[in-house]
Amino acid sequence: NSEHVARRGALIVLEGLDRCGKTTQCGRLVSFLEGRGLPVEAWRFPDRNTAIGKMISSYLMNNTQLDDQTIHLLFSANRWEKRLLMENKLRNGTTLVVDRYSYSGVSFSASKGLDVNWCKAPEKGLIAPDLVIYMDISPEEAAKRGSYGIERYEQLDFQKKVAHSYQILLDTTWKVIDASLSLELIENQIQELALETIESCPKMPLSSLWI
Ligand code: NYM
Repeated sequence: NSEHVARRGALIVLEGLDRCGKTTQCGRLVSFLEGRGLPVEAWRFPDRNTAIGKMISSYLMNNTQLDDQTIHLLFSANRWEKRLLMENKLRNGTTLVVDRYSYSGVSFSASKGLDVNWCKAPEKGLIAPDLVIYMDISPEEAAKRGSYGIERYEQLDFQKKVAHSYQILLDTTWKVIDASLSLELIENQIQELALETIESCPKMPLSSLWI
């Protein structure tokens, strides 16, 4: 009897170049949804807390070297190790706001010259998001937002390639937001998209990425 079936939560993913404002907006969205009394959690990938996440973090901080295929598969494994928990949370009604997901995985690795389909393969079977928000900013403008950190990838030339790779993945279901607007304008647009998605997604079964 459908009346007794609990509403599932929504999987909401924010994507974009480094310094596009994703992390700030994820935090604001989670606070907003909490304020409305909705069950919600902030997630991010890479999740640097696991053993695999620590290897990724060390690589990003340039403390270890790994070849491109190996780090790609570690990023993917870091999503796989959280997949079951993710499914359980969603089925129990918790909405997850996720800072980066498989699209970062493919875009960053493809920007190093790896084949896009090779990059997508290990992501197949992960849970497909109900909403992907792409925070669109030019690499030049992102670079102006204070200096990049010291982590790998945080360089203008590389970010230009990542922007191009995202364009290859972008499909009509993504919601593209102009990330050069004010924090408040962006926040309002994201809130609206998130509420619509949380309202409508329980009617849709969970589905898998790229199969
Ligand atoms: N990144 C992130 C990848 O290269 N592949 C992935 O699968 C994911 C999730 O890691 N520059 C890159 C993008 C970022 C870096 O992310 C760390 P953050 O959001 O700065 O912690």
